Amino acid sequence: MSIISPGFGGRRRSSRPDLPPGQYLTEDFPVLSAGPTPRIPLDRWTFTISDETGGRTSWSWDEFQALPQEDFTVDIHCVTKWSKLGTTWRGVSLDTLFENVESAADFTMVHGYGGYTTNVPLEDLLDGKAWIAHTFEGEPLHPEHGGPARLVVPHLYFWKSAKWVNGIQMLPQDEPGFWEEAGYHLYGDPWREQRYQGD
Ligand SMILES: Nc1nc2c(c(=O)[nH]1)N[C@H]1C(S)=C(S)[C@@H](COP(=O)(O)O)O[C@H]1N2
Ligand SMILES: [Mo]
Repeated sequence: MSIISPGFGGRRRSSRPDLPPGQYLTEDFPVLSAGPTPRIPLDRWTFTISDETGGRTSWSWDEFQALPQEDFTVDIHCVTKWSKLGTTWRGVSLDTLFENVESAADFTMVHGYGGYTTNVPLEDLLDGKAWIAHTFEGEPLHPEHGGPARLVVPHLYFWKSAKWVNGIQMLPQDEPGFWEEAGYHLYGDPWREQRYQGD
């Protein structure tokens, strides 16, 4: 019998450098939703950035599609410990969406159809770190995975990647969203294993 267990003496190191601590690889794409899947007709879809003074910038689906589109390949890490490497997406960079937004606020609350919320600091959405994606592996994003469009912010745990996204609200101070209110970490860096408050 071995007296050495993988978790003994600290956090488990994963065997590969592209896998954050405590994560395992999956080829599947598990569905994790806190409620029913909202169905949003494209002619009623809107995405709105609202600033702390009440200013709003909105895009219809057609306006959103007319923005510069980017293909990107990223690794995603769910707090329930699955990771999926090399996923390919198409969508609009948050840098593009924030181009004409003026705000002094450093924090955001991301909102989805259905009422989901999650907080992300503004700097984690900019400089090529986040997208609103509508296509996954070359196909329109399936409703269960957040279609018509979801946030993808791959350097944070995947609960930050709000499905059915419909807006981003600028906040002068950080505030907890849905899972953060329930005890998950306010920031959620998988490389520092920030799963729960206090991690
Ligand atoms: N609107 C919304 N977005 C959400 C969720 C949700 O319940 N509602 N779950 C989050 C969680 S916990 C994870 S792990 C991922 C799961 O995305 P998937 O179902 O496409 O795998 O979506 C995140 N975004
Ligand atoms: Mo998750």
